[in-house]
Amino acid sequence: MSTQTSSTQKASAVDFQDWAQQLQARIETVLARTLPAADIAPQTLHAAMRYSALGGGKRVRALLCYAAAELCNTSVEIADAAASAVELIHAYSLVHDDMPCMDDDDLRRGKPSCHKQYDDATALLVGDALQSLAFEVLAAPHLCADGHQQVQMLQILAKASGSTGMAGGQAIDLGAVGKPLTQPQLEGMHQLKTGALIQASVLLGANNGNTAQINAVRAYAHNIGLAFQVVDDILDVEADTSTLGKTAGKDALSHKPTYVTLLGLASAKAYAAALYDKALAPLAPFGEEARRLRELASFITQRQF
Ligand code: GRG
Repeated sequence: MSTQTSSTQKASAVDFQDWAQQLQARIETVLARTLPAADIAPQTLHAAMRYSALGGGKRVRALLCYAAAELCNTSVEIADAAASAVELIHAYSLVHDDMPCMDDDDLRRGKPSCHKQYDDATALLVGDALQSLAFEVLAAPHLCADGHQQVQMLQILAKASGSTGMAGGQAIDLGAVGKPLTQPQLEGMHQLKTGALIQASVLLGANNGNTAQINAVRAYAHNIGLAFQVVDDILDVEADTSTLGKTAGKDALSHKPTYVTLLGLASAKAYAAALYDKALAPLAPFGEEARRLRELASFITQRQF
């Protein structure tokens, strides 16, 4: 992303924490502007959409999108649209995932999950509407000068969210409860359930990239997406509910196969570290312009929540 804008600063002058905080505030503003106001009918649905998409979350997917945009000098307009689209899809997935028919969780981002705060029917509609809004944002007229490029962005997001992406991964996950999975099976499931949207976040941000940059970020995203999930499994065992803002220990309670149950805690940690190294390797040809992607890889693998 071109960083010479009023709201962002030259990469080298800002440390990672400040950079992340600036962009977390930025995506919050963009989403607040994008989501329908709570006083527009149907008010309850709009209020519940805002409740679910605003004011929480690490915004990892948006940050990955902005970091890839920085590497590829993607325009700030495209980066904002892509970052908000992936966060809207992510918010929809969390709302649906928390419902009684799926993971049945009462707590999300430190507050009652959408169906607890509202009701099941509202939560279902919130997820549906957030998903549609994500595509509406990416389909904005004249977002890209090249219409073909914009259609490609829509396709990237559609594939990442659909039955051969996140929704498919969720279906495999639900079917795997109580069953032992091999590591390749577990990996395949997570590549779809969590990895596909993480990869889409990076690829959408890399919209303006050349072939070398796009190939590099694709390989980066593959490994960092898996690392994200391995760390998630570790945190489910090691962190507490108030730190996570969601119910800790849920995987074991639900008899879900995880990297910790498959490999053990120590080997799962070693695996996350190995995936961090693998994520960084394809960025080696790049300099300062890939700094934020490197820092995000570190953030994702070191995170405590
Ligand atoms: C319902 C179609 C459908 C899909 C749900 C992604 C997903 C599939 C469910 C989320 C359940 C879950 C806890 C998965 C583990 C990894 C994950 C996506 C964690 C939550 O993402 P974070 O940590 O959340 O980025 P924040 O709140 O920080 O945005």
